[in-house]
Amino acid sequence: MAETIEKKEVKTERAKKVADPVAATIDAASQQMIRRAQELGVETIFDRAVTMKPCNIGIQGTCCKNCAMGPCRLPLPKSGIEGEDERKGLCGATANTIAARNFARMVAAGAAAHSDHGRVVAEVFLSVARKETQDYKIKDPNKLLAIAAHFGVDIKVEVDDEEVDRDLDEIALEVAEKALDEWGKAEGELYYLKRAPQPLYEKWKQYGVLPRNIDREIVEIMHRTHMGVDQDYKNILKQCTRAALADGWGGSMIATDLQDVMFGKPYPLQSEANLGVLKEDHVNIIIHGHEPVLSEMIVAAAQSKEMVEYAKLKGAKGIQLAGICCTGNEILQRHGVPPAGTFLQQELSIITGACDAMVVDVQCIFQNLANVAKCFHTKLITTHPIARMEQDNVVHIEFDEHHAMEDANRIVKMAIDNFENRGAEVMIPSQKAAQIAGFGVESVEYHLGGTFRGSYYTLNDNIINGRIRGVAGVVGCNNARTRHNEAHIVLVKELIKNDVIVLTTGCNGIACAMEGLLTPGAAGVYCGPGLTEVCETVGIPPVLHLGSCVDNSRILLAATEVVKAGGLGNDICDLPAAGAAPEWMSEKAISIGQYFVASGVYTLFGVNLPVTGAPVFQKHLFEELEKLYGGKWDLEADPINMARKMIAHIDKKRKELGIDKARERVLMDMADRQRLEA
Ligand code: SF4
Ligand code: MSK
Repeated sequence: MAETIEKKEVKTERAKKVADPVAATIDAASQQMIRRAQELGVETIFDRAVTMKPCNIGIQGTCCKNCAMGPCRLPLPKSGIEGEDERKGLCGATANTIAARNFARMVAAGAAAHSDHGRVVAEVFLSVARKETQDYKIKDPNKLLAIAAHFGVDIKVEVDDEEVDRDLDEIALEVAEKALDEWGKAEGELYYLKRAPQPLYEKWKQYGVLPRNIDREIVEIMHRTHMGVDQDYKNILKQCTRAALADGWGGSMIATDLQDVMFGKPYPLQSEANLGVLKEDHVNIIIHGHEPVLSEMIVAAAQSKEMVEYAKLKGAKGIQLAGICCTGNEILQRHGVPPAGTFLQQELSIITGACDAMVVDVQCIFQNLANVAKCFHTKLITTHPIARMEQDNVVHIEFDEHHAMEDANRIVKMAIDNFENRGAEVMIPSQKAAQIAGFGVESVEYHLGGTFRGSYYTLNDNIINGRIRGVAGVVGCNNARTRHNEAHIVLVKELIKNDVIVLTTGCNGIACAMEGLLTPGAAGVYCGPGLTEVCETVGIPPVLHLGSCVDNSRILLAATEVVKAGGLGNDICDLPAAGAAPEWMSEKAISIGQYFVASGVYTLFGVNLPVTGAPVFQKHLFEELEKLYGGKWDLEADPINMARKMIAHIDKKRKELGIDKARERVLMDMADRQRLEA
């Protein structure tokens, strides 16, 4: 009997294999919370990553389940492929077709997620233009006028032979209708494609990848990848390009623009980041997801005198809002609301025991949040009709733009009422870092721009003279298969050390903020001499936070402005620039990667890419695309190697532009030089 019990305990012990907090994350606050969760017996994603290994065939991209004769699994043989690749699914689909179809479906899902976000924003904007809602307004009429031109909407009218300003409400209505039509118009191509540099637009035209409308390109991927349709990996990828461009230069860009019109353009502001932003004596409300239409209202509600008074009446000193993921980034950019953490910290923020309500909308929301919330007093509130949770401890308050403020007040009140239910288990890590966030195309222009030759001239000048070696867009998620934030931080530090200025979005932005890289002071500590000089002169951080996932469109437009300002070639692919998503996990990242590549950017992903089981398709992505668009994919799990590859690409572009000599004026130490030459 005793023996049986002993064995059972061992078994239980085995079943409870948990993560090593230090191996799981570089962030001390997160390590503390993982330990805390383990003490309390609350399971997190870090523990599940230890016990559940990824599928070895899926990771190579060569498992097909597109019909009921499968799944057909075509892993690369351990010995590699010699001679002809004879692997086939039941229907004869090759590894390349299967990997291309899987890749395409990731693009479709990613583009759909971003673009559906954009659609909601466009619908809310239409309600504003029609004056069907009082809760939203046009906060930035100048931005509306700026984007109207891109939709072909006149901003002037002729009255008595004289040109006068057109009525703003009329402009708004026409922009709203044209924007919404981008999802389903019967003819033509997306308006915003012409915002790209002319040579890039011409390439898209030449290769037949101009998106017709957003929904169509996504639907067509699903059709083409259905069993027995498109069996040519290059043709499948062509459709990926169309759908991805419809995301980057369509749905995402429209989302960003209309959000700026309704909620205001971001402008640099001060904030903080990490779990330490939560306050023990405040009502803490965490907002998580991607669509800012409700969170804008929650910010307004939480700042209202009435709600603050109510919180005080309930024994709190005030209301602390905080964000997770990209809804967090949206309210950070426009209101300075601090992020409590990145994607991998969502469970941990509840484990503080101090989260009175977590409000979620769409994307990147763990289903396990409900299980974690059950162990604490936290009210988990879903708000979106397309993103509900089945668990009975989840409250659903469906958001509607027609009574947005009412919904927001209800949510904030619910959080305040829950403050008194906090248990004894509150433990808020002390770690938080100061940050300057809120950059955008316009504010970069203001800080780094000039009017002499073009709006981004000063930036270009500093690139040409070599103080800034190049520009990197570093974006994307966390991935529980790698150490939380490590690749983000190692990569970004290596880039800025080598005078590469970094534009960031998404969870990379939050990770950099947590590390203190989003402050002007970081320049003197982490950057090479050229970038330090520029940052200190202008007073900007070496890493500029441009916002959320849809705001990657800001990076496209910033790159376009750099091209326009002159001196660095005629197209995005000419720029000394590269992109990376070192800890990606989301299908949205694949769509982003594809639109960056098709816009001419050398784009590296970390962790893995589910194409490695199909070497011919992989070669198409990693080599052949460059001949078409000037950009290409690459995979590099090691962040230092990733930085070296990006810098080598930047240097190659400098040489092609004939500005490699200028760079030599900026002195690096010998060790740096030797390492880069190696
Ligand atoms: Fe297998 Fe072909 Fe069906 Fe895919 S579509 S599961 S490869 S039979
Ligand atoms: S939130 S998509 S984990 S960046 Fe945009 Fe972060 Fe990636 Fe979600």
